[in-house]
Amino acid sequence: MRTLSLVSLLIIVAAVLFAGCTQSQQLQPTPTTTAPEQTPAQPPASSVNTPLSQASVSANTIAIKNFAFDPQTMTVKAGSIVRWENRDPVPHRIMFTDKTESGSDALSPSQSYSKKFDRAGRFSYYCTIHPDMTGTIIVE
Ligand SMILES: [Cu+2]
Repeated sequence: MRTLSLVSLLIIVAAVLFAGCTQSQQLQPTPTTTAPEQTPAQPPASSVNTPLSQASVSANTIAIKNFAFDPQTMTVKAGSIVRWENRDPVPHRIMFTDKTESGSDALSPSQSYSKKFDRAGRFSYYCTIHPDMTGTIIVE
C-alpha cells in the first residue's frame, strides 16, 4: 500500500515535470535567427581618410611614411610654412631638438601638422614616439 502510493506519487511528479518541461518548451519562442546580422557596409575608411591628397599641394610638404620623414631634409625660405602629413597607419609626433621651437601633438594616421618658420637656422626634429625618425628643416 505504502510503496504503491509512493510509486504513484513518483509517477505524478514525473508526469508534472515532464508536462512542465514540454510545456515550457512549447511556450518558448522559436529561436529567432535575427542574431546580429552584419551591419550594412559602411563607407570604406579609405574614402574618409583621403583629404590628404585633396589638401592644397604645398611645395613644403613632408610625408611621414614607413617610419621616416620624406624628404628628410628640407630647405625653405624664412616665413615659409612646412606641413607634415602622417601617411603611416600609426601615430607620430614631431619634436624639435631646439626646444624653443614648438612641436606637434601626436598625429593620428592621415593627420597633418603645419608650422611656420620665421627665423633662419637649421632645425633638427625627431619623432618622440619613434626617436630613430629624424629630419631637418633648413630655413634660409
Ligand atoms: Cu613616429
